[in-house]
Amino acid sequence: MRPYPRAYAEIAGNADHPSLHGTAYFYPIPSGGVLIETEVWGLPYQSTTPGRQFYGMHIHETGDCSLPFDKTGSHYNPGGLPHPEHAGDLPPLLGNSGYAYGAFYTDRFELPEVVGRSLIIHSAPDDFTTQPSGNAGSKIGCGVITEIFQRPENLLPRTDHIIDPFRRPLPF
Ligand SMILES: [Cu+2]
Repeated sequence: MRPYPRAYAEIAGNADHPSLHGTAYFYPIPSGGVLIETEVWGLPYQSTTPGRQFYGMHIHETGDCSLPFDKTGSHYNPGGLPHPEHAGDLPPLLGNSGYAYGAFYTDRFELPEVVGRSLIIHSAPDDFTTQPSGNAGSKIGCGVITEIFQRPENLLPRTDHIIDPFRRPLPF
């Protein structure tokens, strides 16, 4: 049986992206670090500019997703390092006509450090150069990273999907 995630974030869009929604699951790895799995629907895209179908994604300091996501603070950066060396700097999402799935591993933090902070999705790709936040555009999606205290039988992905190319079962 797969381990179940010990934290999740339910991602919602801002006023300009009301159909944006998704989930992120956080799996702490026993030897250190965290595996993060994200699935998002309703991302904005234009078929004529496929290069814009990357969306910067970061963990921001503050877990306050009240609109318009202006209370989330800076990237989580306990080391005081330049972008993209912040602990909260994550790989961008790759969009597929508004849908994105991603899974990756990071050893830049342990799960308890980021519980209560926010996972932010941006309107533009992260250029991994510009300070302090990679010129990633506006904050279009936000979810508070929330600890899971027991196996989440009732934690179901939302079903009002725009598309769902994988028809995936629950990830735990
Ligand atoms: Cu950000």
